[in-house]
Amino acid sequence: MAGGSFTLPKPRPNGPPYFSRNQVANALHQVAVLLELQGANVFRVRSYQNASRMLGSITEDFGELVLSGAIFDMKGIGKGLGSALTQAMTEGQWPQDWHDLHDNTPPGLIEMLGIPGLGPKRIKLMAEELGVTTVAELKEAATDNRIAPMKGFGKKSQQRILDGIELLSRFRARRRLDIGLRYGEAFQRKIAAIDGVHRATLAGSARRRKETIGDLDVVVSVDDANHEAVAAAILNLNGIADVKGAGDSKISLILDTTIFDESFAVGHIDPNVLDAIGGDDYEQMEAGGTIDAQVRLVPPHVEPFTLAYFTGSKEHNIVMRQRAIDRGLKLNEFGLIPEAEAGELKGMAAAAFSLKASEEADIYAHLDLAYVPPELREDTGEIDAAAAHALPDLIEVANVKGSLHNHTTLSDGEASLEQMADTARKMGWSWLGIADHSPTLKIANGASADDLLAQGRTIATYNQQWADEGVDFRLFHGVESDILPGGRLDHPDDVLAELDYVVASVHAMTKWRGRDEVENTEELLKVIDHPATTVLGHPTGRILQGREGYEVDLFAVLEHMADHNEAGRLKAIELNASPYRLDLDWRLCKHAKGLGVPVAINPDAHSIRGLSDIAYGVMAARKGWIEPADTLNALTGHELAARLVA
Ligand code: DGT
Ligand code: CA
Ligand code: CA
Ligand code: ZN
Repeated sequence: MAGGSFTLPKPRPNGPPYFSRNQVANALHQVAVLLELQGANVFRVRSYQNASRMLGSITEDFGELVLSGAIFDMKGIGKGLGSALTQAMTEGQWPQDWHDLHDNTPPGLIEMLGIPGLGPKRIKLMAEELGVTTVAELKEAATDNRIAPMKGFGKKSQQRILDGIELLSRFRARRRLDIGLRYGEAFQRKIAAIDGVHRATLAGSARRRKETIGDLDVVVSVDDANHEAVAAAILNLNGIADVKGAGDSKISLILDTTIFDESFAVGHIDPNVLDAIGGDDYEQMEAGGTIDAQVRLVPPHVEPFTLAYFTGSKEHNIVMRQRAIDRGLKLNEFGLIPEAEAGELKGMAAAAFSLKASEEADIYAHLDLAYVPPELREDTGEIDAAAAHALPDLIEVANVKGSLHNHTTLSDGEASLEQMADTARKMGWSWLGIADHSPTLKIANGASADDLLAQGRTIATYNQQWADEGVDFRLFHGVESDILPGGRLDHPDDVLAELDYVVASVHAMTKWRGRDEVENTEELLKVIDHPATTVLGHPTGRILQGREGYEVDLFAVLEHMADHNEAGRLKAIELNASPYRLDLDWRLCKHAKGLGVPVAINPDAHSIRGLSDIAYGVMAARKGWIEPADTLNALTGHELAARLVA
């Protein structure tokens, strides 16, 4: 289906043609849905639906089809619709009755369309029979059990509607980092390409690499002479569903998936994860998603201050501002201004007296601080560390030489052992760990002991070959063992003894989430004590925007792991790099680091592409103050082999 929020697409500035094929397909889809909501004749509804679907699948240049008049010869495009589309494409205006349809439909009903699995027919029925016109009223009707008795609905549909409302509200509030960055980077690139823009930078929580993003903040540096033209060009970019406000220096927008030059797809998702974030409805919800964005336009000499301010966090800014006050300076989004000189002046006028900064680093230097990387700006000790010039030397993707938790076709991976190894080598890694699922996890095609051991022999053969050829690459052979009742591992000890390492993970989430912290923690401590256990996989089982993890005292777990490490037994905590997880949470990384518990940044890849999730793991690790030496990933194959034997 065509992506986008439920408003008629805005024309492109440089038409004709004023709309893309996708935008037209989207507009037709909206008309069909609105007609159905209003109870229009089914044939009329269907003609718009068919036209929308047809446009979505043509391969010809749609602009050409319309401008040449060939559109009138297409099946399913009548005279009326053909003229309407021609007019839209050549003049940039949708037919007035399409606008009227939007205006005459209660916004609450349109909002209900965002509830997964709920179509216009059922919305119309519920509006008529229950009198509901808003999502809140619909929720109340479901909670009061007024939907289930309706013909064709029942208890199950009622529950699904309630779940869908819950999902929708979660989605509206915040988006995962990977999704936020996808919108944010696409938007930033489009703005940076506008004539007259010196620099456009994604600020806010996206720049700080928070695991979820509320809204996007972009800071744009532009000379006063170009200010108006650039602001106008931003408002005309593709992908803007709506403009919430456009002031002198601040523009507030809603972006939708038409911002992506290619059609929006989420790609493969582990079924277990998919289930937690909305199942089959998830992709549709993402494709119809939106995100708010705020753009600030400032002249170049002010930009570093604006960027620092809107990068935040608010807590970091407050400490910075206090530090400035202690030095007789006033820090805000316009400058770093000596109190005595600016007097009563405010904003840009006061900024004329500001100390100079051409980069953010200059602002920190004025305050006797080392430059603080954006990920660390959360007021968790970074200012003291910057004052003492003792900030961590954060890990980078380039430091990563390998990762331990990855799957192949032996369990539920999409790629073979050979394909995974090949991709890891192409990424510049010098080692890769293979840890397929264990037998108990039947839904993930957990491998039997025999198959696992056979995989080990294949790996040994490859390793020998590479060694003989002088290739600096090797595979490590492990397993992702389910944690069984009583904190046991899923293979007998003699099988485990054949492996290089074990990633122990909880998958029986329903059971673990149904228990209290004490019991869960005890089982984890037991499984950590097993001599074969090397890594604790996705330590809480949380799925971002999906489900909470099970209750567990991770401080106790980390302290227990620290004892083992002190005694020379390697016990590492996983930072699962999947953007759906980012588990261990970055807030606890610093604690692991302090205790000397190594962090294993693991993409948990189920495909070749999955390996590149390492980038999100590195973002979260950086946010958690992690340096290369705090991880297993920065070790050479040789060093890791030595650690795994000890
Ligand atoms: P989000 O959007 O909820 O994921 O988180 P942020 O951090 O992007 O927050 P947002 O968009 O409300 O504001 C962007 C930055 O602007 C924020 O990180 C710090 C700065 N800022 C906003 N409001 C205030 C404020 O009241 N005081 C201070 N000191 N800074 C603020
Ligand atoms: Ca924000
Ligand atoms: Ca904001
Ligand atoms: Zn896994």
